[in-house]
Amino acid sequence: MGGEIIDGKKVAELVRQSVREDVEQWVKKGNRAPFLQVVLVGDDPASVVYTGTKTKACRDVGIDTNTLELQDTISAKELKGIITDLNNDDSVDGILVQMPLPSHLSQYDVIESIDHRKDVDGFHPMNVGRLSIDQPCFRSCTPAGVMELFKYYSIPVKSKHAVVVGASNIVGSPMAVMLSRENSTGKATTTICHKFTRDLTTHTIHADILVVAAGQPNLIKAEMVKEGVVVVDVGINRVADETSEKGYKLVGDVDFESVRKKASWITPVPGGVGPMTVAMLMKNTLLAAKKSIYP
Ligand code: BQF
Repeated sequence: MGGEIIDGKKVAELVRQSVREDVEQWVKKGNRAPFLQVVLVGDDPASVVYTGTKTKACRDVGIDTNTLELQDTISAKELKGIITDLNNDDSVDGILVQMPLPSHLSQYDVIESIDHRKDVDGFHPMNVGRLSIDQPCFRSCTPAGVMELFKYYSIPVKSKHAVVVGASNIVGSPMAVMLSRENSTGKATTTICHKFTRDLTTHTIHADILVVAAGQPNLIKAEMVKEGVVVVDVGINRVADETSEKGYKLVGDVDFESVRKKASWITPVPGGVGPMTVAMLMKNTLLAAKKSIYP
């Protein structure tokens, strides 16, 4: 026995196929192709990889894109000036500032300077606020991708006990909001655990759905979950691996092999939630170009 694998790579390709068809239609009607402006500050190796993955995905679905590479010494004022220009540029549909930012820049201030109508990451307080009252908004790509996986695999959410481990602004917090509040896809009873949660197992053991976004390899072990749980592993951790040519491999936050034995469904790392994050970004960029959310 053992849990079935949730194939994020496959579902992401289906989402991308649907975006590809919609972009084609949109352009056929006489519109220009959607345009995503990526902004990369500094040269953090993981960020370079992520922006590369995203621009490749754009080209794959017919979205135009460009990456502005800025020095990590840029001032907050300069960066905000650049974002203001992008806000005012009608040829730019979506703006993505790759996270994390160098420590001298306030993530919050930079995000707030982005026009919420172009905020395809869904990080702007306007989008976060609207999400929390179940109003149309740009939804953070990773949790939106998780909800899409539940939908694709017909995994019921309504009335289930969902436990989210990790309370970041980008994943854990919007994930808990979607699971608990969204009308058609959510309505789970939701517990959110974080650094200060006293006894994690007390909570995880009751989960019908367990979403883990803590950034800690092997945080979740088999004895912490109940039989039949649906496990979604959002963790992306680089650990040393001499057998790989890069010298590292990606692992999640869940002890996959042992937890799988008790799970009904489980996402792998890589090939689980990660590809969905990128696919949902494509979806959001199309929505931005069509002005579907903020007409
Ligand atoms: C896969 C991210 C932490 C901090 C900043 C596919 C991605 C990852 C994995 C990807 C992530 C994680 C992104 C896989 C974007 C997800 O096959 O498993 C795609 O590109 N991600 C990011 O932009 O910033 C991060 C994680």
